[in-house]
Amino acid sequence: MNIDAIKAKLKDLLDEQRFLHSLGTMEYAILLAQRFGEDIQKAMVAGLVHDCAKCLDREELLNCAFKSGIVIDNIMINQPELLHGPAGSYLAKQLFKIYDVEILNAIAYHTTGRENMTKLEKIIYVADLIEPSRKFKSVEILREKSFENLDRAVVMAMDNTIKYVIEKGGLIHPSTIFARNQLILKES
Ligand code: DGI
Ligand code: FE
Ligand code: FE
Ligand code: FE
Repeated sequence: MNIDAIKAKLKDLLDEQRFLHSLGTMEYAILLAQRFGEDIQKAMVAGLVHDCAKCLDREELLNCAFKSGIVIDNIMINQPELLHGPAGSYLAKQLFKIYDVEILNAIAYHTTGRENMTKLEKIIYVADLIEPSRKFKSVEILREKSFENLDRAVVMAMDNTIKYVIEKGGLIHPSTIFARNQLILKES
């Protein structure tokens, strides 16, 4: 499917705000891909489609997540926010005919991250958080850092998310902790 066909279909799947967030994520994914030498077409598609499962109801979400081939653990089942990545990778195949494993993994792991993230996974993880409609306190600092040091930006983005989840009393997914520890150990 070409990018305009994906956009048209995605617009029907998402609400207005989520669609605009997806366009913003695509925009930043392209900029980061240019900056760090990643495939721009892949970054564009992954950025656009990453939240395609965001507006599914709970039953559809679980169904798609289980069919994705990604391991769905108890924490994800308990915190349904964590299911739309895996579910999205399944929908990307079914609805958008995207079969590129790198793109599918960038979608699947965009919420939790994971150890040994690829460059594309890091780009989507960060672009998701710095896209133009994001307004949290330190977003401007994170935007700047993202173009300077991608790994540091992933850690900062994870710090931000972990604090937010703790504030809400939620469970932290271990993949985020493993990814963050690995990136910090690599720095020293
Ligand atoms: O889908 P978005 O809102 O664009 O962003 P996202 O997919 O990065 O995150 C979706 C939600 O999931 C957001 O409210 C933060 C939350 N989240 C991220 N990591 C974790 C988490 N929630 C829990 N409970 N545990 C996590 O590790
Ligand atoms: Fe998301
Ligand atoms: Fe995110
Ligand atoms: Fe998103």
